[in-house]
Parts: sequence; structure tokens; C-alpha cells
Amino acid sequence: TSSKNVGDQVNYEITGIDPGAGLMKSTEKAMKDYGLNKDWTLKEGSAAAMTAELKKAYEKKEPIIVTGWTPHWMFSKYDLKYLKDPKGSYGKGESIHTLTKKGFKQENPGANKILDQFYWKPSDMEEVMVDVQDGAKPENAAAKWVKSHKQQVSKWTKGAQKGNGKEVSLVYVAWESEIASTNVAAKVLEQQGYKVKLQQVEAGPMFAGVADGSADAMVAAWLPTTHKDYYNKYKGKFEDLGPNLKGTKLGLTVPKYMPIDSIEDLKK
Ligand code: PBE
Repeated sequence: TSSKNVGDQVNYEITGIDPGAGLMKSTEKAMKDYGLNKDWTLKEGSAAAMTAELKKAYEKKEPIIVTGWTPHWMFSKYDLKYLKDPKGSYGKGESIHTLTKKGFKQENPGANKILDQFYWKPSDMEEVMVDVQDGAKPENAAAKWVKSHKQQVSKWTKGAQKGNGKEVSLVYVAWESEIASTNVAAKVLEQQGYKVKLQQVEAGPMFAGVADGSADAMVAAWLPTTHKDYYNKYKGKFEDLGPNLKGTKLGLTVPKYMPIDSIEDLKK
């Protein structure tokens, strides 16, 4: 495979997402680890802008390098591959954890129990993400998933008292994966009688909100690598209810038609 002019072809640019994302920090680390930090730039934007650029390039079979992650609909919509990461800059497969503010269990034991029992698989999350990508409103895609997975959902609500209108506030970032998970958690809480307030924020404020108690919970902490800095910054100021999903992946992502296989190929 000829991997010579990849840098020239993409203007030595990696198409990134929102600057607060852990994926951006990991990518900066990767660029250092592989000696790309001088010649290459990581472009900031948003998850939505990244997928829009990917779509544009893909349709014209043009070269593009994006920061990608799994679960994500883009891997079912397009033929993509992760560039190999022999230095392990992006860490291993991760889990997504649910965090609550301190004292939430005492204040709202029913909702805490549901959030604690919330657990699903990457393929579950992808079902919701694909529906949203196909045009469904996130809350409708979530409602559809909840309706068609009653048995799984009953495990999450098992033994939890009803909400009777009690409020629960959830914070999340507009990453496609987190739009899916947060809307599903909200839908289940609502069905149990809780009044759920969803607030979309940036990554930093999401962690800060749970740590300072202005938000009740989040289902979006990617650990141990991606959100390590946020997690350590606020350690002791939140409760970690453990994983709600296992088996994520992150890394530089390119269309399969590109003749490169490893991050090391960008060095040439
Ligand atoms: N992500 C999706 C986030 C976590 C969820 C991989 C874009 C991040 O990088 O922080």
C-alpha cells in the first residue's frame, strides 16, 4: 500500500470534536507519542460537525482522518477502520460509568436504584443511535427502545420505589452515544413516575455539575482513560455507581478506502 502522501492529501489535519472531549486529549497524546505534533493539527469542532465532514468526504471518496469512537452509528453507516495504535495512546477498551452527586442515594433512593441498575450492551446503544441518525427525535428513539426491551428494563427498575413526581436532573454532552444513553435512562425514570430534567452541557460542566450537586447524575463517564482528568479532578465529590456499558473503543478513524492502517503511517 502506498501511504506516502496522506498528510499532504488531508492537509496534515485530523478532524476532531468538541475541545472538552477526552478523545481530544487522547488524540493530542497520540500526536505526541507518534511524533505528529509538529506537522499535524487537530481541528476542534463538535461531534455533529465531524460526522458532517466525514459524510462529505466519504461520498466523494476523499481522504479524511477523524477522531472516532464505538459505540457509534458511523461504523454501521460507512465502511471505516480504526488506525492501529501500537503505542496504546488511546488506552484499552473502556467502560461507561454512572455517577451521581453525593447524598443522592439518601435523597432519592428509588431513582438512585434505577440508575445503579441501568446496564446495557454496545449493540443496545447502537440501536438508539441509528434511529436518531435516521431522523428520530432522541426521546422517541429512546421510548421505542424501552418499549421493545421490556424485560431488560424491568431489571433496571426492579425493587425501586416509584417517583410520584419527584425530580431528577441528568446532565450530558451532545455526543451521539450520550444522547442515546441519557434519553433512555430518562425515559425509564419517567415511566417510574420521576420528573426528569435533561440538561445538555459541555464535558467540564457535566462533571462539575455532578460534583457540586447542581445536577443529580450523569451516565457518561468513560473510564479509566478518556475521562481520567475529570474523574481525578472531582474525586471524592461524587458517587461512582459503576459501569452502565462495557466495551468501548476510541481512536483515529478513516474510511476503508484509505491506504493506511496504523497511526505510524502518518509519520511518513
Ligand atoms: N466521546 C464519546 C467522549 C466520551 C463519549 C468518546 C466522544 C469523550 O471523548 O470525552
